[in-house]
Amino acid sequence: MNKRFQGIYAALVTPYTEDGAVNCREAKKLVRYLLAKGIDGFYVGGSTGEAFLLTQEERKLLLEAVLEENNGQAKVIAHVGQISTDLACDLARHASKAGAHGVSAISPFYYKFSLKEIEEYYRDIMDASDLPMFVYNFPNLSGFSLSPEALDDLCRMGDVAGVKFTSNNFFDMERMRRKHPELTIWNGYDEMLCCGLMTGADGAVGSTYNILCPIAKKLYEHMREGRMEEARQCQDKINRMVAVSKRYPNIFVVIKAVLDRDGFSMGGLRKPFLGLPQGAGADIEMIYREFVEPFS
Ligand code: MN9
Repeated sequence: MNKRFQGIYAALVTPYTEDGAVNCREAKKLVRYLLAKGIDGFYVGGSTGEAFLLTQEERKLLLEAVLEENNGQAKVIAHVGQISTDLACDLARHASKAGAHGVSAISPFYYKFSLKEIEEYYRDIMDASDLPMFVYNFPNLSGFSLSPEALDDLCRMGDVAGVKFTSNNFFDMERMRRKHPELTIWNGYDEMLCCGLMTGADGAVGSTYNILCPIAKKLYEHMREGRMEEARQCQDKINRMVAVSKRYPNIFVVIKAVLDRDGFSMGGLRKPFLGLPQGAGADIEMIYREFVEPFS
């Protein structure tokens, strides 16, 4: 099936200026950098983009900057998830006016919302804009696990175009795949990209593709053409990078430091996230030299 949305999408990191404001100039530079490396799309303002540490206004400005620089070249999906339905709908309306290709939303979080409340939240967002919706399933962070049955409900409620599936429950992914061949399923854990593609995912959205896009693109092509061993070699590279990043409080800080090494000025993470600890330089240098520089 030839799908409108497929391939490798970067879950963009959000750069900051020295004063801590969102740095749209640097975000545009990252868009150019990734387009030159063959990225298929951008996922803007998601978990990797520190969505919930940004204001509503900042999320809008960042999306506009990405859309402007992308200028129709790759697909742009706006993450509009929020704890409040009204705020998510406001972002969805903005994404539509600004010209994004789709919206995606994590389920509402913190309170233990009921399934009915969560489904209504998605219905309201889908009603608020004319864009296709990619349901963002990330049980580990959101506390809500999208079941195949809940996905069926959502498909009846509005224009669901797919699922961003950040879970290692490949049984559920396979059930969703089988039932909804027309949907785009994105694999969410980069370290499980081979597994996701094997299970029928159409592509991936992930944080490491900010720096490892060429390796992930190769993996994707190997898998499509049935070269399993070559695909696994690429997976090993991605996983070596992920394994190193597990020594640090989170992977975004590592990704941003590697981008800094490659000539960006990412401005660290927003508090309460901590910066890189002292002595991380050797790991950053290793990641850059082994997994970024040879593929530039
Ligand atoms: O959904 C990403 N998750 C987060 C995607 O950003 C929290 C992944 O790309 C992971 O960062 C990556 C490392 O575990 O797989």
